[in-house]
Amino acid sequence: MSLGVFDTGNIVILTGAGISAESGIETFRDKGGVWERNRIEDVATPEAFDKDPPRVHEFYNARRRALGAANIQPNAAHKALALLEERLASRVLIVTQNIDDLHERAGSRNLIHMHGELLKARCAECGEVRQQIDDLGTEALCLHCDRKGAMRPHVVWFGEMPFEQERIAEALDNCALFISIGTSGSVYPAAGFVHEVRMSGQAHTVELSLEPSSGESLFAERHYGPASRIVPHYVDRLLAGEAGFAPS
Ligand code: BV8
Repeated sequence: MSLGVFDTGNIVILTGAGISAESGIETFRDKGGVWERNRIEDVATPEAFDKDPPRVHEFYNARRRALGAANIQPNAAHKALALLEERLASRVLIVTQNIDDLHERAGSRNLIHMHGELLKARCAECGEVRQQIDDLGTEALCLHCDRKGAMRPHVVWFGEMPFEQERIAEALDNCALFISIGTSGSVYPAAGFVHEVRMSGQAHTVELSLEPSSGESLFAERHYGPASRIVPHYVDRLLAGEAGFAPS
C-alpha cells in the first residue's frame, strides 16, 4: 500500500478526551467538563486518596458505571484509527491519555494507556493489576497478597509517573508522522510530545481537534472539527497517499 510521503516510517497517534466525546464520555476542560464539577486535588491525586479513599472510589466508580452503559460505543474516529492499524499493522502506535476502553473496542491493539485504565484496579501494596468491572471500595481484597483495603483505580493521578514513558519516548524519537487528536494540550508529559517529536527529527506533525490546543503553533498541519468527521477523513487521505501536505 502506498502512503505517498509516508511510505516508510512509523506513525504515533496521541489521543485525548475529545476523541471519545461523541461516544458520550465527558471531556475534562470543556464547559461542564469533569474538572469543572470536581477539584483535581479532591479526586485525582495520591494525597486525595490518602485523605478520603471513599470519595475517590466514588468518583471512579461513577465513571466506570457510565462507561459500561449500553449507549457508550466507539465512534467513527476510533474505528478509523483501528482501520489504519489493520492496514499498516505495527507501524501504528496509539498513545492514549484516555482511561476508557473505546480504542480496544474499536479494534486497536497497538495501544498504550499512558494514564491507566478505568476497567482495571491495582493493589497499592503488591502492585497486582486486575480487571475491575464493578464498583471498587475500601473493603476490596487483593486476591494476590490477601491485603484488604489497598486496591486503588489503575489510573495515573497528578504527581504520579505516567506508564510506559520509555517506550513512548522511543516511538516519538523514531516516528515519521505524529498525530494529536482531541486533546487540549494541558497535561504533561503528553502536552510536550509534539515538541519532543519536532526536536528529534523530521516527523510531520498534525493536530486534529475541535479547536486549537495550547500547542497549536507547533503542529505543521491542523484540522478542526468533530473527531468523528475529521479523523476518518484524514485517515482516508493518508491511506490514499494524499496526506502530508498543507491543509486544504
Ligand atoms: C508527571 C487520569 C512526573 C485519570 C489524568 C507545570 C509544568 C509542567 C508540568 C506540570 C506543571 N505542574 C504540574 C505538572 C505535572 C502535571 C501536569 O501536567 N499538570 C498540569 C495540570 C499543568 N502532570 C502530572 O502530574 C503527570 N505526571 O508529570 O509525572 C513525575 C516525575 C517524577 C516523579 C513523579 C512524577 C501525570 C498526569 C496524569 C494526570 N491524570 N487523569 C482520570 O482520568 O481521572 S489527566 C486528565 O487530563 C485526563 O486523564 C486526560 O487524559 C488528561 C488530558 O486531558 P485531555 O484529554 O486533553 O482532555 P481535555 O478535556 O483537557 O481536552 C479535550 C479536548 O478535546 C479539547 O481540546 C476539546 O476542544 C477537544 N474536543 C472536545 N470535543 C471534541 C474534541 N475534539 C474533537 N472532537 C470532539 N467531538
